[in-house]
Amino acid sequence: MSGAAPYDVTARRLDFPILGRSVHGQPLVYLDNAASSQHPRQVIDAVGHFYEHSYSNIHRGVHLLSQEATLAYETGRLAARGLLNAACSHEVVFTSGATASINLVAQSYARPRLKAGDEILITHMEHHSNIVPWQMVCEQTGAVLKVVPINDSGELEMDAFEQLLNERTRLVSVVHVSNALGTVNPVERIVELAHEQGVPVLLDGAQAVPHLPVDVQALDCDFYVFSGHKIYGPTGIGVLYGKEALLNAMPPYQGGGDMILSVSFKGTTYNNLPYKFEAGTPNIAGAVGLGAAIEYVQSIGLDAIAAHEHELLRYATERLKEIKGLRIVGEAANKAGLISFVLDRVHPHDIGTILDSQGIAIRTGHHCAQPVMERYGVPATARASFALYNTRNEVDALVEGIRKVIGMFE
Ligand code: C6P
Repeated sequence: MSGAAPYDVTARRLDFPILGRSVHGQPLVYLDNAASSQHPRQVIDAVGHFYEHSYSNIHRGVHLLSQEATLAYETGRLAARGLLNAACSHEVVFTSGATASINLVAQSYARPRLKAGDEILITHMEHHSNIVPWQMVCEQTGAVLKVVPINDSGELEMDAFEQLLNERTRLVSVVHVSNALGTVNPVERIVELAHEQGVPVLLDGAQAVPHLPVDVQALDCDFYVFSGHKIYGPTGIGVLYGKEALLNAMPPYQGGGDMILSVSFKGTTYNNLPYKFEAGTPNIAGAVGLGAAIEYVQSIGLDAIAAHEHELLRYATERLKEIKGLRIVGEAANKAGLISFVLDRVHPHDIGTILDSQGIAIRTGHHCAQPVMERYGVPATARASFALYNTRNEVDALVEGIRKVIGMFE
């Protein structure tokens, strides 16, 4: 006999204390993982232990607690390096999340390089975090934002991508996995095409790293961003990965403590990577929690998690399609574990509220992706998004719940 042990979702669920609670008298069915996933005991304990035993400020003190805290913080960075397979840990910058990481690149990489008429290329399926920072930098520099269209299934139109990529393009910034459609984009091909034109690529991996293995060296992307709270870690911590040469060539984004080597009124010299981009006291416990979350995910294996979630996606898609009047928004051939849908005659907010009364948490709204809503002609969608602890029974509960919603509007 060979092969990995079967995936034990029951054991995994026991790692997450919150899954044992009830909501409105019903067992919690948590299907809002794309917004924020829950925390395993391993993460809660790691953060608690840090506060109880080693908490102090980092990189500053000669005392033992400061040294322990520094080690714990830097251990989180090593974990993030391992998760992404970055070439070295100083290519991993801690930020407050994916949004902050993209803003950092927009202001520190793009802004000094852009001039009027230059182009930034994004896609129609970006989260607002990968739209607005580029609109801001375009306003500041006179550069122009170009947008790759998407087809009816929710896939990028790659012919249009190739046409829009031209000698004026200065940066391509694309979501790895769409939070509104679930589409897994062909990022290897995107990087290859952009690099043929000498254009660097940023990948927004907020919805990718919790669900599939990511290797930034194999992808050869120039920047990669993600948030801790979608990969079972704390809020307020995230990562900007950047190739060393690019990060070294970028000026600091913010000034303050820790990002300097020396300061005088004659002039200041900046610290080395990654500290040059980590001004001020960072989210130390957040980095500790993120490190523990990454260790937890890796102990299960991202391939195993991806396979489990993919099976849930397949099953949920099949079951939801049985429901008359339900339309799935986003049916790309390559999808991660989330399903956006709308119901005839029922507003998504009503779907969300009625499901909540049954203990089922989904997200409704535009998912900070208003251009996607506009593209498919809907004001909002209901979205169920899966994590490593979700089960087929929970999918059944969702289907039952939706049938009840429909029944109330008949
Ligand atoms: N999407 C969702 O429910 P922050 O807020 O910085 O942690 O992540 C921003 C972000 C960036 N890119 C993608 C693809 C995302 O999905 C998100 C966050 C959440 O879909 C909250 S709107």
